[in-house]
Amino acid sequence: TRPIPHPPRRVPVLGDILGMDRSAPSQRTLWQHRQLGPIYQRVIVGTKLTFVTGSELVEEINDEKRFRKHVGRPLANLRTIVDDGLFTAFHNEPNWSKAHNILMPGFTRDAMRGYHRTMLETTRELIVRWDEHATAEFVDVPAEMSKLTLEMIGRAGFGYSFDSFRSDAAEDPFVAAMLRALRHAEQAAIPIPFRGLFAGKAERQNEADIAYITGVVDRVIAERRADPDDTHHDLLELMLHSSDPDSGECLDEVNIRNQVLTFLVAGHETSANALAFALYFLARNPEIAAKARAEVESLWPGQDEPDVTFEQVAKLRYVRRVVDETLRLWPTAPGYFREAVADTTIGDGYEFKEDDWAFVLVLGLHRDPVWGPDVETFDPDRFLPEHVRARPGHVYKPFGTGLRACIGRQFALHEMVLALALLVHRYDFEPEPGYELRVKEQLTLKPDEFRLRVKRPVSP
Ligand code: MNH
Repeated sequence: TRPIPHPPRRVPVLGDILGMDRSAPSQRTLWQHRQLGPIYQRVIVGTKLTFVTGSELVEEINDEKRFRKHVGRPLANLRTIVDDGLFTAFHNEPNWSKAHNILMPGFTRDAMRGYHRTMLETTRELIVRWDEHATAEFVDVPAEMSKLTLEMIGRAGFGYSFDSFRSDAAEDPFVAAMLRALRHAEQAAIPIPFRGLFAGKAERQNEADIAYITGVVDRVIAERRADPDDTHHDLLELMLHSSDPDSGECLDEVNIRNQVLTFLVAGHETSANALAFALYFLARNPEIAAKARAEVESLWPGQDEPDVTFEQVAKLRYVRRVVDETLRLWPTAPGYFREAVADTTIGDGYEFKEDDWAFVLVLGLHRDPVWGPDVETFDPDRFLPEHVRARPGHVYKPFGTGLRACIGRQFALHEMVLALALLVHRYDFEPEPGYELRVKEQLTLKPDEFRLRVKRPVSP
């Protein structure tokens, strides 16, 4: 075996505390990999934090016989909100496989066909809003995309609208409470015993927020249960009326609530931020935007409000490549945790004891030398079929890996390609003069303070 590289300045007792950046941990880790290579470790007061970006090491870690999902600190913090929901369930929690089996039919191609109309209509509502506002003034793109994707998952998944596009829009209280609770969970450090007794203002607010959002979700569930002629075909319907073929069991009330919250949390910010990054790249690269527009124009020439069919979305090959390349450069979920199933070594002798974990920094994996010399260049053609075939599969993992990979991947791809296509079809993008990309980290990555103004393109 051989030691895992570590940062040069190791302090007695405390260890590798120098050079941490709490506000941008993933970008800091990316930078440290450039100094220290494809694997490195920080030891902080005896706790080992191991980071991996190298494609060969990642291939080993993705082997499910040797490594399994690890609920790392950022995920564990979310458990106060979503507990044993799919995303934060421990590898051996029984509700995981139950919920996974019950919900999988909600993410098939046929299921996407069922969500398509809703996604289309929701994007049209955004367009009505942008025709009015975004043509006149610069709009906050991540915030706008967040409204869009939250509406899409709310309506398509649970038949619930947050009324995000109301023009008088004071922020929906549910959305406000959920976002506050998320930010609180991210900041929560080590759990404090008897925290309630010493609860500060932030803690009390957080408890109120969680009580409020769970109350709303419980009401949505109860209303659906009480609905005598339920004709919905959505995630909620599956959870209320189907059982796990393996165990024969249904999900219990509390777990259904955890799953609804999980989908709202896991299913909106990642897609929203990816759309925001994609719009950033389109605004920055007019030649690429022109190619995307040529593709959408060939499908819907001169149509003011194209009636996009489900099948057409799969034909948008270039728009899809824009999305793929966006998620290469800025995978909005910057990585995933895995832990060793048993004592093992990876590479030429890096040791993992049972339960030792590593964070696969996908942000770094997507900049591995296999991607070529110009990894920072935004180039959708990297995803032309011949180039994809020439690369090993495990070097592109924006949706994670294996059994615990993103269940919402098809949902995300459909909503992103559809929304992006409609937006390039309708608008030219004008970025704010002088904007330099800054990437903000809050669980997910997002283009900070990225604003756009749009205009209707002049017909050729
Ligand atoms: Mn999603 C898991 C990325 C959109 C619901 N998602 C994951 C993981 C990654 C991920 C990475 C694996 C995490 C891990 O191994 O610990 N997800 C994304 C990205 C997008 C995304 C980059 C959009 C872009 N995710 C969505 C959408 C939904 C969703 C949309 C819901 C509709 N994701 C989930 C759920 C899980 C997950 C649920 C947990 C799956 C499981 O462990 O069974």
